[in-house]
Amino acid sequence: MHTAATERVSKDSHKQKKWTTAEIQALFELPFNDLLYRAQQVHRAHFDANSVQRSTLLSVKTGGCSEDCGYCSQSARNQTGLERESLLGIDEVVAAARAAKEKGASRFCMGAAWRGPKDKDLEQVAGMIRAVKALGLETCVTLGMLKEGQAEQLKAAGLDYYNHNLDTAPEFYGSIVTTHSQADRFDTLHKVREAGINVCCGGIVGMGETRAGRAGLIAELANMNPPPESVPINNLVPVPGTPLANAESIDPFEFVRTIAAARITMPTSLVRLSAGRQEMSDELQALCFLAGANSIFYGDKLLTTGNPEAGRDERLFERLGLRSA
Ligand code: SAM
Ligand code: DTB
Ligand code: SF4
Repeated sequence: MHTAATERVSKDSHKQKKWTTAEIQALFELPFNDLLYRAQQVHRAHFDANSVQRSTLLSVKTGGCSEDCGYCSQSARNQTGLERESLLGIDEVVAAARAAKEKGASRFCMGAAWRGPKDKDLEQVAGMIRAVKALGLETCVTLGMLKEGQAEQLKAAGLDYYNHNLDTAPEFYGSIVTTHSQADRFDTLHKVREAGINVCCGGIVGMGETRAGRAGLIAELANMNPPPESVPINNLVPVPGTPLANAESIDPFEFVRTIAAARITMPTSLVRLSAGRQEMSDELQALCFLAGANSIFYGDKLLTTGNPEAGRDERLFERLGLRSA
């Protein structure tokens, strides 16, 4: 029988759960084994637990960025000694994408160190997207903040994902970046969603935030409606010359807990074990996969810093019986 009450319950059950920071902090505070057990249960209910998706990154425009993000090697304000490079030509991009596909990546992500793209830049990036897509790869770009109409142009070029991270808890954002606000980031994310492009959005841990800060970041991501399809969780790579060069590194188990919290609160998203993997042991990475990470950046380089060589990842997949998704 269908009463008004059952009707209400069934409608509510389709509603997305809203997570409070306190609820997510309570997840972080579970005994480690209990947390991992819960994360595995959620993971197995939605994914093949032994499949890991691989994305390859390419920096298509490097350094000289006007923004002052405290972690970033590419900010013009940080004296990191990074060599600037203007926008790459399409042939170079296609060659890198082809090589990534041959090595087993399913998605190719192109990053540019811009506050946001100029219209002329966007046309060139649109050409890159078309060419990479034609190789049979999923496409992703991360170009900074978008203006009205730019997301639609990217969609028309065949873009599958746009990466734009919230990076840290709202109350901590202004201590890391001052040249734009987290509200600006939300504005771009909204434009991406409206244009019908999948959202890739995550953050960085290990920047001196508290556990409540990590829980707050995960809450913001999980409460996006819908949540991002891909959620990169980066462990800060401390870059000499940046304000965060000497940040104290996070306890590795706390990093695993962050992955587990992302998995539990965003059950159908790909959770990507992102920057910082080069410094991680195989055992720590295995714990991240157990906690529900099911995607990695694959290839010798992230944007400007190192990543495990493909051969090391191949061996790790083999040792753990992981398949490429
Ligand atoms: N300029 C664009 C933007 O800020 O969105 C795209 C490129 S930016 C380098 C992409 C993301 O890389 C940042 O949002 C941040 O999450 C991550 N990132 C940058 N430097 C990092 C570092 N040293 N350690 C970990 N993650 C980092
Ligand atoms: C994301 O969340 N991590 C990637 C990608 N999105 C663009 C970038 C990591 C950058 C790490 C530092 C560097 O190589 O410059
Ligand atoms: Fe520029 Fe992006 Fe680096 Fe910030 S994170 S300095 S916006 S490239």
